Amino acid sequence: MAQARPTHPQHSAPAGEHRRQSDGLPKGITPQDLVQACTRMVGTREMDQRIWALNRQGKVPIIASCQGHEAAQLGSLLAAEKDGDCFLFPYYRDLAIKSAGLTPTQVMYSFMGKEGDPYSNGRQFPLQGADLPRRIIQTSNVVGSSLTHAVGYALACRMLGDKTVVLVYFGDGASSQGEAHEAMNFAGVHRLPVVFICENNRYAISVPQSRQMAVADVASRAAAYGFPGFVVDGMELLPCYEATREAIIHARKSGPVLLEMKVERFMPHTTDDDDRGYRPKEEVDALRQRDPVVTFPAWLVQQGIMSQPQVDEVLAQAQREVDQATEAADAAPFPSASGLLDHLYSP
Ligand SMILES: Cc1ncc(C[n+]2csc(CCOP(=O)(O)OP(=O)(O)O)c2C)c(N)n1
Repeated sequence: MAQARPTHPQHSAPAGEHRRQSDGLPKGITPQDLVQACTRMVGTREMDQRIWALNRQGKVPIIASCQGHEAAQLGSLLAAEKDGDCFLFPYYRDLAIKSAGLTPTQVMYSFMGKEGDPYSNGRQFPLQGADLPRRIIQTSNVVGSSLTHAVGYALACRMLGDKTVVLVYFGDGASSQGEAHEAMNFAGVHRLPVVFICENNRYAISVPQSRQMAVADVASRAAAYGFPGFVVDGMELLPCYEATREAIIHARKSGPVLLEMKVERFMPHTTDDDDRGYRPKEEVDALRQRDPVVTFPAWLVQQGIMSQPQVDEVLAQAQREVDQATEAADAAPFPSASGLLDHLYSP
């Protein structure tokens, strides 16, 4: 798979070439960071699979699975955390980002709509809303709308004179919405500190990329707004980390960057979708050959950063935690009806 590459000749990489996972540790990254990323990755997958199963038992209303997107989400999150001055606008598929820093039980409360859901206390789509202590702002599942929100937020930060860089995440389908173009155009004109991160899984529900845009790379659109765009292998964590780190530095100094992380969606669009009608099972089976939840731990073992028994224990621990979280959330009460009108406003 290609390294991060600029999609327009006039745009060079913001700070040099991005490396492949096989090139070793990038600057600023410790083995502990990677062990934590592996733990999060394995934990997210266990949680995602369990939530899907709970939906089939009627206990969870919906999930937009992040299976296949984990390396892109956690690589970019690592860059944001290392920077320390980023605010995030994730989208509905960003379970790995939105659950990082929460306990598995809190995540389960949210998916089961139970008292204690840290986002909306059971009122909204699971994990939907703002979580300011973790610098997460997400206001809507209306596809494309978070880009304008994020750009407005970046403008406010610029006016206040702070160091914030805004990372906004969205899918390939969202990139074809008018609102996405307006947001990127405005950000380009005002050189706002925004990193646009497109997790391109090649489908908008059942619509393949070829039916929703006439370009091969979403990142190539950045040229039209006057800022750099890069394609990144979203199935590997370190290229996603490095591309995001460099994009953050560039955004703070010179304005927006568009990163297109090429990922694969292993599951149907959501638990409400059946993908057998529009893509053959063999396609999905082939995609799983590059499963980051397999390749990343294997690479850590190969590099001597973790041993195989340590990786096995990470998985066993994740399974125990998800079991406990499921039991705790299953036993927890639903939010009290007396709080139904809390946080609602009338004119
Ligand atoms: C404005 C708007 N139109 C349509 C929808 C219904 N919808 C929900 S997700 C989705 C597909 C989005 O695909 P993409 O942006 O590629 O992200 P992915 O789900 O593949 O990660 C659509 C059309 C919506 N939520 N908002």
